[in-house]
Amino acid sequence: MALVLHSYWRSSCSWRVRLALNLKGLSYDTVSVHLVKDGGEQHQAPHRQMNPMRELPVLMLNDQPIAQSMAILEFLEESYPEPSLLPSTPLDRARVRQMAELINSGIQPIQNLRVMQRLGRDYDLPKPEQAQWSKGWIEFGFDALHRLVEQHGGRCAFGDQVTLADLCLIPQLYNARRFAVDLSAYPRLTAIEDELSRLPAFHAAHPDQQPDAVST
Ligand SMILES: N[C@@H](CCC(=O)N[C@@H](CS)C(=O)NCC(=O)O)C(=O)O
Repeated sequence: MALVLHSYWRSSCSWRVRLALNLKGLSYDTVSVHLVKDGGEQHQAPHRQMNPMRELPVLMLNDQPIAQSMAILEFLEESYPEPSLLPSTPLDRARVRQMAELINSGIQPIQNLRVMQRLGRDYDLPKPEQAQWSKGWIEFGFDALHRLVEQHGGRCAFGDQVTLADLCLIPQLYNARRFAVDLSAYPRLTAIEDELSRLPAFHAAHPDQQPDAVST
């Protein structure tokens, strides 16, 4: 099956999918969709045809688009079960999904680009306050996640196995730095990042390694 990932180097949700593809040893091509240039290529007709939500990532399977990173991750897990990114028991799988969803639905959507843009455009919120907004929601979510990782984590967010929870956590830590979150408050989360960033699959998925990366 030919896999093509429509992605942007700094898109945290695309990063989750890059990680899964790399960990499962799947080769894929990348199409860059610039989220900012010309008002954002995600709003243009070709992209909207693939994903009416005007978001990244989109994974093309031959000519079939799949959007929503969690749906893509579950598809990859079911289609390519090894190495598994979920633990073996239903309770443990629920715990991993709880952590992943805490980020996927509890943090990322509130600090997404279009939310920030709308706060500025429709509510006149200046850029520093927009950043404060995002920082506050990341901290709110990370406070909860850190407690869960203290209870259930090991070298990874859940035990010692790399799971969907780590695939959501690592990109969210990058976003946290962009919004000046004080990560010293979350030592268990940064310890996981230190551990996992040594793995080649994680190195290759980092924004700086992407073909459309821009040096900042
Ligand atoms: N729930 C979606 C969220 C996707 C999403 O928000 N993607 C961001 C990049 S990480 C995006 O494309 N934003 C475009 C915009 O805000 O205009 C998913 O998990 O795929």
